[in-house]
This record gives sequence, C-alpha cells and structure tokens, in this order.
Amino acid sequence: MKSSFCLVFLAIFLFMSIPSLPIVFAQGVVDQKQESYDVYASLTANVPVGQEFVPSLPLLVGVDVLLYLYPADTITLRIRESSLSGEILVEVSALIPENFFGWFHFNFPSVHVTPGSTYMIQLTATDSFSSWGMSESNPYPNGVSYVSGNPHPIGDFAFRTYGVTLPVGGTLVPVSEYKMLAPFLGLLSLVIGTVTVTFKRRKA
Ligand SMILES: [Ca+2]
Repeated sequence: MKSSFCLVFLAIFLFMSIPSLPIVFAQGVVDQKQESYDVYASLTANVPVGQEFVPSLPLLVGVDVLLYLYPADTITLRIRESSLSGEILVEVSALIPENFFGWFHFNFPSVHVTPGSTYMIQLTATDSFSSWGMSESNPYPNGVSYVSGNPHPIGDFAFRTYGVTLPVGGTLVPVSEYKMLAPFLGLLSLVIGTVTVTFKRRKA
C-alpha cells in the first residue's frame, strides 16, 4: 500500500514537470528518399544544382543530403517551389568540416508543402571540390536532378526529406499556448492523482 502511494505521487510529480520542460519540435519521419550513389556532382558556386521531389506529408521539417567535402565549406540548402527558379520557401546554411563524407542533416522551421506537388532541393557551395552524391540509374521516380542548371534525367541526387502530419484540425499549437496551459495541466494531474489515491484507499 505504501509503495503504491509513492508510485502515484512520483507519477504526479513527473506529469506536473512535463509542461515546464522546453518544448522540442519533432524532427519528423522520413518522407521521400533516394539513398544510393555512384557519382558525385560538383556544387560549384552560382551554378544551380538541385533535385526535384514530391512530398506526401504536408509539413517539411528537414533534409539529409549525401556530401563529399575536401576543404571545410559552407553549404547552403534551399527548398524551392517546383523548380530551380521557383519561390524560396526556406534557406539554411551550415559550415561543414574538412574531409566530410556522409549524410548531413539540415534542420529548419517547418515549411507547409502541398502533398503531390513538385518541390526542389537546391544546394550551393563556395568551394568547387564540394560535391553531392548521385545515382545515375534514375532510382527516384518522382523527380529529376539538375546539374549545371540543366535537367539530368538519368540521375537522382542522394537525399532524404523529413515531414510531419498536421494534427487533427489542421492547426499547430504554438509553444506559448503550451506554457499558458501548464498550470491547468498541473492542477489536472493533481486532481487525477488525488482521485487515484482515494480510490486505492477505499479499495484497500
Ligand atoms: Ca528521377
């Protein structure tokens, strides 16, 4: 009986602690991907290089790209609508260390996209050695790669997009609203805990 009291109050304490913790946005799940590569295309500065993709989830929250760098370099990723000249929906840059080879993850604030429509991942670099892995067997059926600004139909760059589904009702609750709810959630947990303890006492 005593141990069940301790467990109940521990549960109450943990539940009351949750709203005061910082809210971390989910990193999403892999939506679209093409993970194979057999060549690398140079990300020469000012020469458009990109990969089309068609999301199935309505919020885009991150992208992985397979990179190969010799000197350290700043790589900029843009998500554009439909083409390399389309509207920029998000732009993020990262300084990546020398001799980097592998998947690099770009996180960004969630971007609303239309499932079934075409979007573009564009990468630019400042060093001409920096390059992006690609497969030339056209493994991704829903988009075309662009090298030096021109379509390269047999190739698809290596990428993963991360998306999330909108909650029921189609709106996101801002962090500030979670903070406003914190005292009420704490009070609710106290009531639930008290009822549970009373019920257990009566049952015992
Ligand atoms: Ca393709």
